[in-house]
Amino acid sequence: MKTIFSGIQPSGTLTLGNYLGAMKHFVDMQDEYNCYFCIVNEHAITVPQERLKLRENTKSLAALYLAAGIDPAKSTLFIQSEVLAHTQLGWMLQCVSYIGELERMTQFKDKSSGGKEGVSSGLLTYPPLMAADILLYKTDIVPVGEDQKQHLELTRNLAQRFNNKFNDIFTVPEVRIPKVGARIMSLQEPTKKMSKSDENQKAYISMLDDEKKIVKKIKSAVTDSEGIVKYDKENKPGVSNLLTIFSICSNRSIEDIENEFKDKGYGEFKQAVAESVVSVLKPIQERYHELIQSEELDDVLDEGADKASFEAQKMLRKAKKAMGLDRAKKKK
Ligand code: ATP
Ligand code: LTN
Repeated sequence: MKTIFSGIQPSGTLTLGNYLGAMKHFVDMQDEYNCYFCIVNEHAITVPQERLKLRENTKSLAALYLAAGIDPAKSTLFIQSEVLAHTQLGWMLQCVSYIGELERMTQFKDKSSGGKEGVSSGLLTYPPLMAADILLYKTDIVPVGEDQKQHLELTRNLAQRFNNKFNDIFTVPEVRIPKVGARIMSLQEPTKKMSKSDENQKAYISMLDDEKKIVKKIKSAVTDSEGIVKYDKENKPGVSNLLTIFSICSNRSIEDIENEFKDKGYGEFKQAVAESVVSVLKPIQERYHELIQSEELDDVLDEGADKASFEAQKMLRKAKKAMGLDRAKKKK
């Protein structure tokens, strides 16, 4: 059975983009693969986080994974900081990474664009930690949204570099990006990706937004003045984004939807998009509210951390040996 690994940062409540681009696919993959799903809180602290808020977001993300359909009987769900091998291998891979290649990462460039003085160096050294997450579990496939493609390419390079330089121990993982929904766009600036850290709350739908909010946000989504429901990413990014969302949430093809709304206006179209989003998010939210109060969550996370630690430790030992970080013991 092939192994899958993916991570999500507890840096705020997940958006519809995170769900459609990543989490939804995790759920679909559970039966076919050996899956690890990680709450990457050590990645989240590369930008300032408030202690209590981070704790809350971490638990909330765990509940969302389960509410969305991650089954702990099939998948290992755990918190990154509870498996110490991640930062240990992360450091070793940092020493194999070059400053030049890390500085070329778009996420680093975007998040550090305000100047280098007040920016955490963790933002620069984020990718080797991500590579460690993935390489510890002999991961074959990493399902992520499109924005992570570059990080995955670097992970593959680091794995190959390590294998060539030290010992051939790492599986070189492949990236898996969904054909539709890999880049859900902002509702306010449809040429930018939908992001949970956007200052404008109208730009994203949170997975925990209630029906009223969802309808309101979609109704005020930026479109164009043409009034035609047609997929054209270049010239009609707003409408195309809504079509993508509608298509995934209703399991219908884009052509089918275009046909239905051929002679109808954006108002009616947006109402239908909103209804499809509500129909997907509502059951997840109901389960979420049950879970967030329960002890079940802690049990799942404890068990996940144990299982992940056991596996990760084996790979860490090999990597330390390959680099000479182990100790040659005298035979007695
Ligand atoms: P932020 O938006 O706060 O910078 P993020 O959402 O990019 O953070 P994560 O929460 O770690 O970062 O992302 C989790 C997963 O969701 C990743 O696989 C990422 O590729 C995917 N993802 C994020 N945004 C989108 C989007 N707008 N459309 C599709 N997939 C997305
Ligand atoms: N870099 C990712 C989060 C992340 C991840 C991972 C994704 C950290 N470790 C391992 C897949 C596999 C992000 O910013 N979305």
